[in-house]
Amino acid sequence: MKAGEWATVVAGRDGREGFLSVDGEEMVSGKSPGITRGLNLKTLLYVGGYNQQKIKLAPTVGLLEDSKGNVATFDGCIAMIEASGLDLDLVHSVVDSANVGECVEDSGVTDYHDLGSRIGDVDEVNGIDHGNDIFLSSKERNPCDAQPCLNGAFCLPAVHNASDFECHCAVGFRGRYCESTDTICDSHRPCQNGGTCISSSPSSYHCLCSLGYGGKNCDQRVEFGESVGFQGDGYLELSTTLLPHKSSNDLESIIMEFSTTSSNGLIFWHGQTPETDGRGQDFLAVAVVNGHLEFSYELGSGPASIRLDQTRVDDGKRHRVVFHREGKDGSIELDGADIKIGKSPGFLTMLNTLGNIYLGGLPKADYMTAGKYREGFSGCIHSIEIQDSGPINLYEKALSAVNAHPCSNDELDEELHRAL
Ligand SMILES: [Ca+2]
Repeated sequence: MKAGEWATVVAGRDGREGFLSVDGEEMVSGKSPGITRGLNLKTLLYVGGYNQQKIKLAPTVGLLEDSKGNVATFDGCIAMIEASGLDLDLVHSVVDSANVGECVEDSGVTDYHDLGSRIGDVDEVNGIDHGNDIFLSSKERNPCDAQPCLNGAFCLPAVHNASDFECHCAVGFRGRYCESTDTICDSHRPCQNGGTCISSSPSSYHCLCSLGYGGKNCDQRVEFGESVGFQGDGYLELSTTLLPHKSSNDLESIIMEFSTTSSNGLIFWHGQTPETDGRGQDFLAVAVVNGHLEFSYELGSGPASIRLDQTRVDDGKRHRVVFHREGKDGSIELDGADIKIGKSPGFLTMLNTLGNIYLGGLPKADYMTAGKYREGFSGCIHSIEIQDSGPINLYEKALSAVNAHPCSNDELDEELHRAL
């Protein structure tokens, strides 16, 4: 940036991702670490500086105190500030200020009139100069003079408010400042019938198809019944009423037949709602972990993890499994032969679940399982019975589904072949 010249700064944030652009130059972007996406702010919005008596900056902000304990803040003129499309009124919105004056552009010399009496009390409590100098432009400016539009966009004053601007984006860009790149999902909207489009590069995309639709673009009708197939990117949601966990001494049972060639994948999950962080929450899960079947549950005082370590189930063959749980005690029985029992630790015996039952995966697997099961199931659930439901018609009972399809012909052929 050049001293003494106007500069336009555009900065934005969306979740963990942020960008910054100066004078319409190519923006730089960055991302905060970790998984937190929300920004929780508890102070007023300060411009030019801040009340150093009331607020201490975190050391990570990078502004260091001098030997007197003061932090150097902005020295210059601010003509216009807009936040999320709203013009901030720098004169009438002020609730607190210190050492603020007017600046007038005049033959390169900045003329400075004290505005303190107009916009609130100058901080005279201890007469310290904080260096918080905000200068307000006294001239009407064309909103496009500030060159707010990025990536080759064309700027025009807004139709209904001449002090606002509108960016007309070049092809391939969008956003108020044309700061975002169009993905193929934006430009082509390829996923039909209510499908959700996910794109991680400008040219490739992946559709999450709703119940009843499949194919690359969710353009094919699909229907299934007591069996359902997944390819690691889907799930099917069933009502929690199938397994209400009403009492700690009810015997619960799940009978399932499945086949897979993947060594990891979540088959069954009953826990909390998708909006709830799964950390420390109750759940009941069935998954293939490193080729072995695992029955796991958490009642609040530590997880039970019952795994059949002797037999691999990722062999593509059809397996029949029976799961039982009564309070802390659980068991797996595989193909009428292998049986393993287990127990959860601690003294809690009630399974508390506010969410629905999910087969094949979860809407937010990492978040809902606190990182325990990240991969969805690839393969076929040939049938499932929960308590005394009998084989459930999964298509009719589904509350929702994503990328759930009939078990593929290959899998059915394989079964037929084995049967012969
Ligand atoms: Ca519990």
